[in-house]
Amino acid sequence: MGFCVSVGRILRKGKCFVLVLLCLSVLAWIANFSGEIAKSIQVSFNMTQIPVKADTLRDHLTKHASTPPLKVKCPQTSPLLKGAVKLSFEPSLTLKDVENDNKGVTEGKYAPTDCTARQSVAILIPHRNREKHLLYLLHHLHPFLQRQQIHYGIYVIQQAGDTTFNRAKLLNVGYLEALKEYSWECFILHDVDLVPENDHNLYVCDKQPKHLVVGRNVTGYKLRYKGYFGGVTAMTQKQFDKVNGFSNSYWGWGGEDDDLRIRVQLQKMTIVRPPADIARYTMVFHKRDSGNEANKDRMQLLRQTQQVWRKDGLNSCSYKTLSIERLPLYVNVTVDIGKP
Ligand code: UDH
Ligand code: MN
Repeated sequence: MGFCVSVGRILRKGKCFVLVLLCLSVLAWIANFSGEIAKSIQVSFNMTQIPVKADTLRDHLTKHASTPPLKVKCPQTSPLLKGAVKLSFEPSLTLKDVENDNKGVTEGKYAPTDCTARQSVAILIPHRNREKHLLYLLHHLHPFLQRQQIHYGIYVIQQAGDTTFNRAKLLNVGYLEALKEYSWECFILHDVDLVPENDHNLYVCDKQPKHLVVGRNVTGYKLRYKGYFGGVTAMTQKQFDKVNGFSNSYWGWGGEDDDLRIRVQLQKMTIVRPPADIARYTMVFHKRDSGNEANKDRMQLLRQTQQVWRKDGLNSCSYKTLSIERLPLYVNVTVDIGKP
């Protein structure tokens, strides 16, 4: 009743029109607001309508995520392994051929695209004047490592000059230089002329230092001698560091691999090997190189390992890096390591 009276008064006072307009705007605002609420309910409902099957959900997230999806860890056994492979040593093979076959490799490095590799591995190859052997090795090793789904980098450590060759010191240099590029957890110390024959010979590190060359074609696929630790060896960064790397004192052929075995044994580590039917290599035929004559002092040096290993190794490896070339298939480190 009071309201009617008030309205009547306002009407009488001529303010009716303004009031009606005010009421209409309030009503319109309420209608609009409820519409918005309805719409937002609709949106949140729609958002829950993404596919729920695991695969489709992952596809959906992959398509719509602004950051790349997290990769899954590569399986324990790569599905790409072929087992024993037929090796080829075509005289007409060129570096360009090998580059064309390995377009996924950049500056000697590769990582699997659809999973995260279990280990990051640096392959260190001591080298001088064995270009053809290097070519054959790269030709086989790149696809071999890719089938193993490894994140890897290949480093060739080239001894400059023509003074006596020192395989062990070159490998120490390779280790130190590779670590400047990336924190590799595993190192494969690899002769240039040995080509792995079986994909199951995995280029990863174990809890103990691993020797990968049980058999070579040239020695009837038999271990050269009990305790042989040369040719191709896998050691973690920690294992190699613990033994202070190789001795730098072995100039010429022989002894440096036995010295490394003694260092490993002094640290109470044991050497492990893959089964003989898997750890097989073809050695590209070669004669003894000039500048790498048998080291006559090697037996004498081997008797001193226990006394000197702490001060002869990675911590005393002095050298001059002459160049680092980041080539498509490998990093080429050319180094002056001095002379005996
Ligand atoms: N290496 C070079 N250039 C050299 C010498 C050695 O690159 O001038 C490297 C290369 O990685 C090689 C490794 O050092 O694979 C070991 O040297 P090696 O292959 O000469 O050693 P291996 O034990 O042969 O295979 C020893 C001499 C063979 C004599 C054969 C006589 N029957
Ligand atoms: Mn050889």
